[in-house]
Amino acid sequence: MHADFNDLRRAAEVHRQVRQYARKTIKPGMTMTEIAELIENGTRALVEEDGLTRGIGFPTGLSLNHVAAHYTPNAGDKTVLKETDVMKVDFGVHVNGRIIDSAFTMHFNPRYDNLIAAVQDATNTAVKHAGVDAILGEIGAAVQETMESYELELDGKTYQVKAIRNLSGHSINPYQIHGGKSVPIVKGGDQTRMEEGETFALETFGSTGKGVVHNDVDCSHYAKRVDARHVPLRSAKAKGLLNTINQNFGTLPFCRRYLDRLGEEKYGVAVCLVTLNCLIIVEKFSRCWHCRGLPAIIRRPRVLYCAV
Ligand SMILES: [Co+2]
Repeated sequence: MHADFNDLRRAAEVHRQVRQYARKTIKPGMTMTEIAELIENGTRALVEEDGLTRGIGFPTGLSLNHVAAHYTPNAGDKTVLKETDVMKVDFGVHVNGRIIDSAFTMHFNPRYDNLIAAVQDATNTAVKHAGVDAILGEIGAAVQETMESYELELDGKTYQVKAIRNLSGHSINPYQIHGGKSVPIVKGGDQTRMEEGETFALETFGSTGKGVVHNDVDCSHYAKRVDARHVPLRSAKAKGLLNTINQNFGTLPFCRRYLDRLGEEKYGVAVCLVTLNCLIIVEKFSRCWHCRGLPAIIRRPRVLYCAV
């Protein structure tokens, strides 16, 4: 238990320093790839990356505007950050598999200030209500009430800020980013409790749209399933890729860029990932998007450790 605390503390300190550097350094005009690499190289250096012992916790999410979560650039992505964008920067650090999952939102236009305030207040509310024995459904209800007490005026139109009902926080297990429990951000009556020794990412998402997201066909995040069975693979390429995944990520999430760095052959990889996904060895995390054209979505998770 004490070792866990020290691992989480070390990962959290790296996260804090990288976050501070990112906030100072990221500017409109940079590409998504430059931003992701700035964060990932900073993390690798500060945590003293070492195989599966210490490193990146999951691919850097750089979700823009109506995209809520799970977007990271693949090779060749030319997207450039604009002055008018709202960008959710979501990155992870792990030490001995203990993952810090935390995010912040960047915006350069004060017209979104109230949306940020709503989500910060909602996240603080979640932190206040969380702890050993806290009922997950009650946290969700409190988050929703706080979030939806805010309004945002854009171009003469007033929007009530809505909590996105199909996104949530989650428990975290060693080397497993989604540990099995969800922390809702709307009311709904889930009576499950937080328990001693568990770790949670409290994530809240506020939106000016309808408060629901859809999965995209686009996908850049993958992870080997914790419950993957041993399946004999006929394709030598798929076998090779699975070896690379086992050695470098275990069950930690990864993205295509991380495979590119390791020198995995570009075109074979896409097909192999489909194969591994079909065999229920690797799972995909699709990009979650919101009603196109509508203004921003913000997230601001924090990690909470249910202390004894
Ligand atoms: Co998370």
